Amino acid sequence: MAVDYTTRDGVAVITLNNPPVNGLGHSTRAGIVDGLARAASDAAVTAIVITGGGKAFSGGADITEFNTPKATQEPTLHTVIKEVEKSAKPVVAAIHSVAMGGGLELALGAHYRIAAPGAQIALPEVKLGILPGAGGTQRLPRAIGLEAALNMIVTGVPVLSEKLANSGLFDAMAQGDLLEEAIAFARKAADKPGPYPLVRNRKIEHPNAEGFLQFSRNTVAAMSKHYPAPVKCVDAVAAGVQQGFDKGLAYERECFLELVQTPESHALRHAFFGERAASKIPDVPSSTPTRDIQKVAVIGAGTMGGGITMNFLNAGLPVTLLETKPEALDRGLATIRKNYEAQVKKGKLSAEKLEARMALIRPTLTYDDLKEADLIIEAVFEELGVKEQVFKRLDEVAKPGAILASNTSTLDVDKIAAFTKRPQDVVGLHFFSPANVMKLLEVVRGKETGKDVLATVMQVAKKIRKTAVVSGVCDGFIGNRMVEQYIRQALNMLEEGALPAQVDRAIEKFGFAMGPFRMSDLAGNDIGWAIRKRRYQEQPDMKYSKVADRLCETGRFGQKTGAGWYDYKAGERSALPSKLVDEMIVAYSKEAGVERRKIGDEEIVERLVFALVNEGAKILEEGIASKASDVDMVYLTGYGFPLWRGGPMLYADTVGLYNVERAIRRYTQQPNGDAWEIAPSIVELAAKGGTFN
Ligand code: 3H9
Repeated sequence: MAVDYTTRDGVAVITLNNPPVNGLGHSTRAGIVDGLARAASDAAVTAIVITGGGKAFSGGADITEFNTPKATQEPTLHTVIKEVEKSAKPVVAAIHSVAMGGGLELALGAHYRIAAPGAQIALPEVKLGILPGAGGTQRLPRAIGLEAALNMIVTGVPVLSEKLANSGLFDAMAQGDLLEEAIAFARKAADKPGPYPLVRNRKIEHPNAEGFLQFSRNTVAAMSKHYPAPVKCVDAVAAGVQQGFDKGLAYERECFLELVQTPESHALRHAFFGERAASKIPDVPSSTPTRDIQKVAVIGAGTMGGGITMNFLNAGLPVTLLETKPEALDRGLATIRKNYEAQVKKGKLSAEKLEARMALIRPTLTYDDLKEADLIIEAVFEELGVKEQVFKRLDEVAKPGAILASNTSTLDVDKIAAFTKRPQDVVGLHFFSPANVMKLLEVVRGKETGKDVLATVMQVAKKIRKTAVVSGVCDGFIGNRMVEQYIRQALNMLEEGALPAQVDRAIEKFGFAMGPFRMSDLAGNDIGWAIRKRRYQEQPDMKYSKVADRLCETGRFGQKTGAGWYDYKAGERSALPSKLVDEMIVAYSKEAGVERRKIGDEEIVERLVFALVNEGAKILEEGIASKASDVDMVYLTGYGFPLWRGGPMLYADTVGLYNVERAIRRYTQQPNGDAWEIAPSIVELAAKGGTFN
């Protein structure tokens, strides 16, 4: 049963019991209605308390039911709330920990609400591409006022219950035991005759509601151009203000049904579940024991090591920071301090917190100081010989059971593990730059990495608020292996007729934060050049356009040299199309014997995105990633793929794999067609109408 029913001192207590977050799925909804009916028919019951068992009052509607028949099967949440409102006996919602979405809407239907301090109160539907669909847009403005409510609805951000104590949402704040106090409140309420107060009957007071709504609509529209939900939130609230509760409610329902079908909502829900699914590793059950991580050490105080260190300081974990030279250590510490100072200036961090975080660093020049650490992350120069020295030394000094992690982005984690006598303790932790900002963490599982090590680092990742995705060992892991095919296509298109600004513009219009050429100028064109040089040696069969090598031969490494694919004015970061580079590209095509043609934006987008999809498919076939949503999470959190499209694999599913296959086959016929080798799984899935997700 998803709901428990008991009686105490003449009060019926309906306890939602649908772990983990009391999602209001069909059986929970039915259980509440049953409970109300039981309470109504029991003459000994004078009042009703609805509360949540476990770690939440309720996390809202059960998202897994969306777009399934269960979502609309009676009793719907609307029906449940109506039944609550109609109850002849007073209903009190007793809220602890979490009241979100439909959970808050249910509470808003009750006659009274009592909350424990520290509860997160939110209407977060907008983050899932929908709007509150069970009266939230109508009742919350009536409970806490138009401006505060609209702000909560449009941002979805949780507010702590104590901050809402005097808002009109709660009738009381619990001082001690929530349930006891709710029962006492309910008994007292029943002393008075009904009907009991309903939020729907309250008025929305605002000196200039029309003006405020118009202003909000314009602001919200400008800030959310790829997402239809936020504007609909404003419209639904406005409908209630202008046309009254019932019409507002009907309009909200209409918008909800429309939004839940949109690709944007589908993509956002995919990302919500994808993030949680990424932390689950098929052969590492949640019962796997973990190691205790209290002390961390980072080797290397450069940009990467410093950024990695900050993550742990932010989470309150002490970090021993090792460098080889005092100057390098001082420089690293100064950079960390400077980064925190910037946050203080912006008002995001207090000066005391800055000092507290800096005080957690223990700088050192000696490996012996690492012997206490539970987790040691190496962020030294990306060369196997250098890693060998570090890991051999770590093997000597680290305590037994310490986790030894490498931040390598390209090297073989199995080879690194083999430098130690404890390969089971070695794992890759590939942070992305800037490491204190970027959400993505690729966890690279070596062939001997212990399951407890994996379970532990996934837990640590959560603590430092990263989205951790497990990758097997291969060149480039998930993200960089895919991006290489994307870059190859971008270069081939230059050779065939496009120019950098056109390619960037097309893919940025698709929604990428930055096109491949602006990105390359930012990261440094010499990095790609070094990778290509390695490829020419290791995989001479992999054909690469030499157009980027030509650019690098002229020393145009990007922003850091003041010139790359684009020109840059001194001290500025805006990318200005370069006549010189464009001429160089045209000359290169001629030399390569390629007749340049006009390449349309659609082709640019397809070739770039389907190159990601094709490589992503191979990564799944090889088991480097265990599920398609993992690949999507890598691209959403680490590579600027547009969130509203849900990642490359979901995008491919949306376009249809039949169409993806046809496009790839078409591109295979082109002059640079040998860059494509279609992934067998695309062909298989296309044939049976399947999808990756
Ligand atoms: C809505 O209410 C629509 C209505 O307006 C209208 C209806 C007509 N459904 O995040 P966690 C799962 S829309 C199903 O790791 P935490 C989650 O997938 C809803 N499942 O825990 C995970 O599963 P697993 C509006 C849900 O303690 C497990 O619970 N509500 C739901 O860090 C634990 O989740 C929201 O958008 C759900 N609603 O955080 C709230 N919520 O163990 C979304 C969670 O299999 N949820 N799960 O991986 C949250 O923000 C957080 O989960 C919460 C708990 C703060 C509740």
